[in-house]
Amino acid sequence: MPRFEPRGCGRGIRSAAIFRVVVPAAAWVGLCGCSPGDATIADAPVARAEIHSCSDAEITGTAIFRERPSAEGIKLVDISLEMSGLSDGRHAVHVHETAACEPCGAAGGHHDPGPFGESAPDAPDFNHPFHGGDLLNIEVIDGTGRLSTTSTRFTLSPGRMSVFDADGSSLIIHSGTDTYCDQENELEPGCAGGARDACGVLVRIEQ
Ligand SMILES: [Cu+2]
Repeated sequence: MPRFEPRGCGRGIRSAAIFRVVVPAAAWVGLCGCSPGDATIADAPVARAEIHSCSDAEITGTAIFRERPSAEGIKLVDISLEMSGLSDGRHAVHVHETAACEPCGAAGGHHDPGPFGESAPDAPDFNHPFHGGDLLNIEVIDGTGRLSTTSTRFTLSPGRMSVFDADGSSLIIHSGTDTYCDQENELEPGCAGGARDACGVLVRIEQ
């Protein structure tokens, strides 16, 4: 399976939405986080995660995170994720709060520096689905999945929303689907994706 690289831009994808949705494979080549007319991204922070299985299953993947400013200077992070080996269907994808994947539980809860700011490993807190690290599901067909989305909920550059806080962050791919369950009291077990299938530590790429 071809890997996508953090450098170089083909066609741009312009979107004002907070999140973008799953894209067909044919459009994948253009998803490098560049938008015609956007401010220059030559110095934009970029991060990468090499994603590995949480078990003996042969699951691998790569994620590229690229921060760019919107036209009015708001920090957007374009996320491109490519996975192989997951079961077919939709899998929850979240940024988790610690740069550790050995074991996958070491990644902690969902990255969430916002006003609620409480996460517990393996137990989505009541701020779900509003954690900073909550992303869209990745859809896997015939063992392959690709996701392109954009978030305004966290940054790569320094600041209180940054994934590169004191202990870093990881990307977790779950066994099940995140239904974006939103219950005031206790979440239905597994509704945020359940067990962890794969994990990758986010590493800043120097350009
Ligand atoms: Cu998660």
